Amino acid sequence: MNKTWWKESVVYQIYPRSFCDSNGDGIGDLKGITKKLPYLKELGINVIWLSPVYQSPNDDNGYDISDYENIMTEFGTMADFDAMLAKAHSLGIKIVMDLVVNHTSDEHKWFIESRSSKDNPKRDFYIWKDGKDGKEPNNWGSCFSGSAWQYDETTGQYYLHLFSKKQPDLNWENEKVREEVYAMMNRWCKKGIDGFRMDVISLISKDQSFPDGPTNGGLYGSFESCVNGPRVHEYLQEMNKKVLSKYDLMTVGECAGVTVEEAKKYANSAGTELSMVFQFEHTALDNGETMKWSTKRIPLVPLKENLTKWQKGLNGVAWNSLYFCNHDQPRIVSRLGSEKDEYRELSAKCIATCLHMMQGTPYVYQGEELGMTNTVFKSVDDFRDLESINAYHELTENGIISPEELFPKLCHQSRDNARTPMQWDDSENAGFTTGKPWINVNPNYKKINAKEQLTREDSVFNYYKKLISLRKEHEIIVYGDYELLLPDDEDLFVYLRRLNNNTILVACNFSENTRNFDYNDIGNGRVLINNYKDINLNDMKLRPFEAFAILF
Ligand code: TEU
Ligand code: CA
Repeated sequence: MNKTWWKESVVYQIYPRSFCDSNGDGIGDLKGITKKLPYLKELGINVIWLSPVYQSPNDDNGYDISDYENIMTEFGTMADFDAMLAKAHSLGIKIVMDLVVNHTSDEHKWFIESRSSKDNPKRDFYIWKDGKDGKEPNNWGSCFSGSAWQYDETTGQYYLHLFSKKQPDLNWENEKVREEVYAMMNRWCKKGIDGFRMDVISLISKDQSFPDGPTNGGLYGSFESCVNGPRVHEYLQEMNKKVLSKYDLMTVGECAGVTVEEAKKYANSAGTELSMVFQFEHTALDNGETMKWSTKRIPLVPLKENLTKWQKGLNGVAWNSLYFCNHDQPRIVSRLGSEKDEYRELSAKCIATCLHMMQGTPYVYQGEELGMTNTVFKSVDDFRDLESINAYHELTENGIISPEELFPKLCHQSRDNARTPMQWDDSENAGFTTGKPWINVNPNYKKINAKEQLTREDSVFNYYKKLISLRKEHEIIVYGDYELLLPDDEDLFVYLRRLNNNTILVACNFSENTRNFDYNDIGNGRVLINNYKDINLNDMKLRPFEAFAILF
C-alpha cells in the first residue's frame, strides 16, 4: 500500500459563484472564500477543489474559459487569488484548481483566431469539418441539447462542441495545443497551487474517423467515439511527464463514461497518469425516465452493487474518489435520504457515514456538510443552468414530453439544486449576499444554516467534522479492505473494513423501517460514530436512517 497525503485527505468543493459574496453584487467571489477559510478549517478538510475562477463569459458558469491566466472579473483579481492561496496555505489547506481543457470559450483568443480563416495558424487548435450532404458532419449530439456541430459562416465549416456552442472542443491531436496547455499548467503550478481537477478529461481524444454514433436522434449521447478515446492515456502520460511529475500534486480526472478497467489506467498506482478519477455510474442510477430527467430515488441494491464493484475493483491497483455531490448533481438528501423534518438530519448523517467510511478520498460539496436539500422552482424562469433551460425547450418543443410532465423531473434533477447559495445564517439571503443573489436562495435557509449548526453539538456539520477527524485517526478507514454484507437487502447498506487485525463494521439503514440487526460479538466493539443519541449494542436494532461504525 502506497501512502500519500492525497489518499489521507478530505476534499471540499467550492462553487465560487454560490459560496460567499463579499461586495453585495449577488455573486460569490474570492474575497468571500478567503473570509470563510476558518469555517473550513473548523470542519477539518485538507484540500479545496475550486470550480473555475478564470475569465469567462459565463455561458456555463466558468466552464467556458476565455483566458486561463486571468481571474474572472466578477470574482476579483489575481491579487485576491494570491491572498486566498496564501491564507489557505497558512491554515494548512491545499488548493486544487479546475482545469477545463477539453474545450475553451468561443471568446478565447485562440478560437477567435481559429474561426477567422481556414489558413489561420490557430485553425487546427479546434475541430473543423465540412458538412455532409448539406448537414452536420455526423450525428453526434451536444450534452446540452442539439447537434454537437455548429456551422460557422465565415469559413463555411462546422466546429465541434460536445457541450454548448460557446464551448468549442480543442483539437488534442495538435501538438501545439498540448504544448500550450502544459505551459499554462506549469505556470499555475509555479504559483504554488496543489493540483488539478480535470474537467471531462476522458473526452479529449476523439476517434479521428468521426463515425456516426449508434444512438441517433440528435438528442444528447453519441459520446461513444469520444469517451476514453484512442489516445487519451498517451496524452495524460505526456502531461504527467511534462507537468504533473515535476510537483507534488493531487489530480482527479472527471471521467464521464469511465469503467473500472479504464480507471485502473487513469488512476494507476504507479502514478503515470492521475491520482484518481470521478466515475459516474452511481450518480446515474436514478436517471432515465426521459434522458437523465426523472423523479426516481437512487435504488439501494444497485447502489451497493456499484460502489462495491469500485471498492473491490480498484483496491491495491488504483485509487477511488468518494462522492455523492458536486455542482452538477442534485442534493443527495433529496435523492437518497429524506426531506421530512424528523429524518432529514438523520438521513444526511446516514449518507455521510456510508460514504466516508469507504476506501478512497472523500469529497464534500459546499452545503452537503449542512444537509442542504434540493430547492423549490416555481417555473422554468427560476432555472439559471443552460442544461436545464435547453433541455426544457428541446424536449417540449419537439413534442417528446409535455411541459407538465417534464417540469417535476427537471426540478428533481436540475444542476441548479446544487447551485443555490450557501446557507450561512438565517438573515436575508441566508447571509450569502447583501444584494440580490444571482440565483434564488433555497427557502429552507432559516431551518438549515451554518450558524445554527455550528452551535449545536448534534448537527450535521458536527457529524461531518467527526467523520473527517476519524479518518485522520484510523488508518483502516483510509487503507483497509472492503467487504459488502447483505447485498440483497433493500433497506440496509452494511459493510466491513479490514486492516491488519482490525475490523470496522459500518451499518446504515436507508429506510424508515426499524430493522433487526445482528453481528457476531457486536457487544465487544467500540462505537466510533453513530447518528442517534443512544446506542445499545446488546439489543441491536437499526432504527429509521440509523447509521454507525464499530471498531473491533
Ligand atoms: O461536466 C461534464 C459532465 O459530463 C457532466 O457532469 C454534465 O455536466 C452533466 O452530467 C450533464 O447532465 C463538466 C462540468 O462539471 C460541468 O459543470 C460542465 O458544464 C461541463 O463539464 C462542461 O465543461
Ligand atoms: Ca461579489
